[in-house]
Amino acid sequence: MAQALRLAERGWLTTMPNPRVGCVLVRDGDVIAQGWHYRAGEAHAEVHALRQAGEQARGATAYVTLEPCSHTGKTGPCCEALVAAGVARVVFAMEDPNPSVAGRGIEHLRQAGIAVSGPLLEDDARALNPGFLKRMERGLPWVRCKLAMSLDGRTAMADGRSKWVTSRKSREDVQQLRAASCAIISGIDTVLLDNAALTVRAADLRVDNAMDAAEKQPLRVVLDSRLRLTRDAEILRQATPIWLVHNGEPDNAQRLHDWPAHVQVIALPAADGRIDLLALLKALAQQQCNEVLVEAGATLAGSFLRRGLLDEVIVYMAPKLLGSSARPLFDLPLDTMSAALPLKIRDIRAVGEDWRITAVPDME
Ligand code: AOF
Ligand code: ZN
Repeated sequence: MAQALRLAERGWLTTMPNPRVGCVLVRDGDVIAQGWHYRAGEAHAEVHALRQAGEQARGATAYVTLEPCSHTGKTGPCCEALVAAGVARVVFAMEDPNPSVAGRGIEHLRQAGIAVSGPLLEDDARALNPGFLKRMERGLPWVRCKLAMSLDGRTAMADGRSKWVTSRKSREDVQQLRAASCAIISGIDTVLLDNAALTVRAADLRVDNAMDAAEKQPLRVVLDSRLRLTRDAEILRQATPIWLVHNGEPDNAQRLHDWPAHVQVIALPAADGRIDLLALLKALAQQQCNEVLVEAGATLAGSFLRRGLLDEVIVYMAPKLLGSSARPLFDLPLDTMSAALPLKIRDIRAVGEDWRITAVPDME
């Protein structure tokens, strides 16, 4: 199963909106075939492995990181393929929360006389697909917020400029996060000030399949309540999809039209003129967004944090001091120590001269 989990990782940047899934076929203690899901619309992990095994699959044990599917989606049901191939036993890492599967795959296999066991290494299997699972279970995407700060915890100078706090290596590292995301959310101030494109550049991806990974560019979401985006902004240059999200106020009426074809202007509910971030995330989940990346300044990042909408905070820390008039990491006015927001650090590592810290909200 550990090997199947590692195979699933090969689809890290390409399977969305589908989950990352791996499969290993074993007979008489030997691995006879392995497969992983690569891209939505293409064969599932089990089918790749079965094709590789051919006749040898008869009597084999299949280790799969997700319950084999029972439905016909873009491809046929894997549990039927396993039965047809004569597999004797199936071990799954976790059940598939997709309502079209949800236990029916396991049921189908058992009824066909196959010995089924699991879950096995479930935590590791869940870690493969935080976005797919959260979308299936709660109708929301998994939200990562990426921030860059100095050693004194500052993200931008007082005028809002933040180019560049961290090194080139860290910015390349962010490319891996973007490529794993279905959408990137930013605020209009960041988009205008940094003139960022928010795209994935194949040349910066540290994977063998960089071209495939960059082919499906994440949706770029610009939160722009009052539609202040200018037509010469860098973000408009690449013709991949953009959601320009505003608050639907009548004042915006004359700025709703004449955008390039790749820009979709969307009105979302707002309170005090500010876009409802939960409504935005629900809309993204409806578009099958699994993992989204927030790349924003302290104000928007602070709003996500205060509303409890962040699942993961990724901070790149640069060995510099920006001084006391520079802006803090989050706009998060707190008065007392007891109001402090507890986090758990999940990972910390060097990226060039910078440090990358991955933290999650501490729910306990
Ligand atoms: C995958 N890869 O290896 C497995 C999946 O539209 P389809 O036919 O590709 O079906 C997608 C669903 O199939 C997916 O949401 C998940 O519930 C189930 N299992 N999916 O993409 C795989 N085994
Ligand atoms: Zn399947």
